[in-house]
Amino acid sequence: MITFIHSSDLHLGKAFGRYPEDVQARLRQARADVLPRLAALAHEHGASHILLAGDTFDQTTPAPSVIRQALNMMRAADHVTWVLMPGNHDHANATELWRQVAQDAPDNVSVLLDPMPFALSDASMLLPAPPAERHPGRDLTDWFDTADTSDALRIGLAHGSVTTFDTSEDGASSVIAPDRAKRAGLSYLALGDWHGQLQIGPETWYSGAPEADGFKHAKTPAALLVKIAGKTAPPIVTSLPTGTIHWQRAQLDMTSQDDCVALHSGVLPTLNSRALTLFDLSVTGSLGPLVRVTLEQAIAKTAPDFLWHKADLFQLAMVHSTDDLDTIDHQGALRATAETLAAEAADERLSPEVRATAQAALSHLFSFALET
Ligand SMILES: [Mn+2]
Repeated sequence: MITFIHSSDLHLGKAFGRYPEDVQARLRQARADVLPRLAALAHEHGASHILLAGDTFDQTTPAPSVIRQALNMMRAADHVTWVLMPGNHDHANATELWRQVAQDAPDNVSVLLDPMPFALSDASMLLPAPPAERHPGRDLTDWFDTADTSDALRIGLAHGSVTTFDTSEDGASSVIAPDRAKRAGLSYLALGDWHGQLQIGPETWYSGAPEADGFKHAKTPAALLVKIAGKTAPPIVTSLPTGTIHWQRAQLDMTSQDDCVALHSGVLPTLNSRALTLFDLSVTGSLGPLVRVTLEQAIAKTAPDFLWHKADLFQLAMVHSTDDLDTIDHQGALRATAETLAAEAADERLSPEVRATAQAALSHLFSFALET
């Protein structure tokens, strides 16, 4: 009866301000590229509509190029109808944003700024619940229960968190009734706000964001293909992977007995995927200084493979012996310095910062000693 793609939280134009500029640009590009990818999936699977359940834009005032280029990409995908509803980042009272969208939108884009039934097809009606502010604080899907749609199949579209558990992406209070689909006789309820894909009930889903925007959600980002055969048929929902950028956290817990280079290799993603991976490594445990330097060198060697790379060795303690210090020198000024640093690094009366600084300086000494 109807086949559509459900996505949300594209956050077009998101700044990613805590990353270097080249990484920011790549992450923004990946989000923009989601639109043609969704269009291709719609074409491949015979979907007539793409429903975007809010937060298409990251801000209430995106750059004009962000809006225009998104609409141009939707225009190019004219085999499908795009249905845009505001979210909390791009709520319906962002008048300048939605004025510009209305002015430039092609015929195959429908923008739903009001809670009114919208005909998707002859036999299916969409009930939207567009937020008019960042945190509406009430359940905007209430009106679905009594909406008059004659004998059409009913599909809901909403943005926000459900009350069964805390699914709010940015800490807002939870408001959407988890059993709204049942109460309002919906064949499907398409939700946005939560950036991971999540099923809430037999016919209620969060699609999640089609590209990840952080390390929080571990699953591969995906859109949902929804097929509904008739008013009484359950929806057939298929997850279609859409993410291209990988956000990967890894943790290594080391002891001096471990082959630290092999353990490090073991947590690395495949070489081919690293250019599209943000890799956040943290190392804990304790190592002798020579092994530590070997590990640091192995880490430094792989770092340039990645789109973005961070290695946190702050929690990695140093264990050392006199033999280790012999690598630096058997006597003289360097040896004396090394002994002082080793003592400071191990001195629990000192602050963690002072100990870490001593440890880092000692690592440098070992690095120089191993190089010469
Ligand atoms: Mn969002």
